[in-house]
Amino acid sequence: MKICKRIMAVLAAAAMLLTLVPALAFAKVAPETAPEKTPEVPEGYDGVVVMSVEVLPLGLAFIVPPTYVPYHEGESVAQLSVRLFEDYGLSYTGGDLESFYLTSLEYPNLDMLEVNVPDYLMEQLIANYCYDEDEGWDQAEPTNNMLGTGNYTYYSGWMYADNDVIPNVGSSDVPVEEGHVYRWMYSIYGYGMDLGMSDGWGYFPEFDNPAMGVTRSEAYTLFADILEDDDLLSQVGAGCPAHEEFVAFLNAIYYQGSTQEEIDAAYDALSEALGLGVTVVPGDMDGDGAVTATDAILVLRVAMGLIESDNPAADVDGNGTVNVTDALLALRAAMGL
Ligand SMILES: [Ca+2]
Ligand SMILES: [Ca+2]
Repeated sequence: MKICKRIMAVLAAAAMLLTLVPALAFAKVAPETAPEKTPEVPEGYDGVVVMSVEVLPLGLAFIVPPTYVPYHEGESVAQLSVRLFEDYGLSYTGGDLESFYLTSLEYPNLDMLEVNVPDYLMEQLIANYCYDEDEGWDQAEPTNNMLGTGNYTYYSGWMYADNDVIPNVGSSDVPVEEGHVYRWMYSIYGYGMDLGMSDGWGYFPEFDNPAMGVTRSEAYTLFADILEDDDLLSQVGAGCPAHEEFVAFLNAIYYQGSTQEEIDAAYDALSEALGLGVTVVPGDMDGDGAVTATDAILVLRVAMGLIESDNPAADVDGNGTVNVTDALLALRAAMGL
């Protein structure tokens, strides 16, 4: 109670003193973000985008993990895809680049891997005659490690997404755009229903689909950042500070049935472990994004040594110490001054 009164008295005094704090000092108070990891654009290219090739409904993770691919202005997604496949030494069939349609793609060592369809999806496959518990798959399994249209199930095939949406035009007709995430995905059910990106065009019964509408572009960009940046990469190896979070992140994105909440939580935990994208709003002690009187009181309590805190938001003017000036600045921010 006494402490409370003292704080209120100091705050009242602080309010009066507000006009004495040079306005300039406050100019520094702007949201600060850890520097974004922007990959370098290689000589001769116009930008980079993230691309991946995934086989998640079969539990077979990625052929190409989310990775940065440089592009030339005006290139189509088809052109870029073909370059990616060639860079990775992957055989493919898909016709010419003017009307490209990926019909098969090499999955190295596919014959040595075991298919593992998530249970909720397998239920749908069985109920809709794509898989029989005695007979197995409705269609032939791939040969020569070429994963293509009509393998495993009648509905299987390659699809692609531009920022988590399957475009209704072919990849030859989509120009590459800066900052986008392009994913090649092997679908085995419902024309992308298994990927959570389609309602099955009305041909398949609805089911409780954890993947429906889940966006992964942000998480895939983080994955690409890690693969691109030696400094980040060195933090995720076994025994390294962000290893545990990285493993949890991989588990979340390798599983087709991960919900948005699960992917976001894994993303946040890994970002934090890597010290990335943590936004510090000076003065926002409770981290709700806004500076209020509550925050100002907390800054003041820290300044007066009433509570201990290593919250960087307390040092509002960023001079390395927390004192009454910081509390005043927080109060000004709270009052919109
Ligand atoms: Ca706040
Ligand atoms: Ca300070």
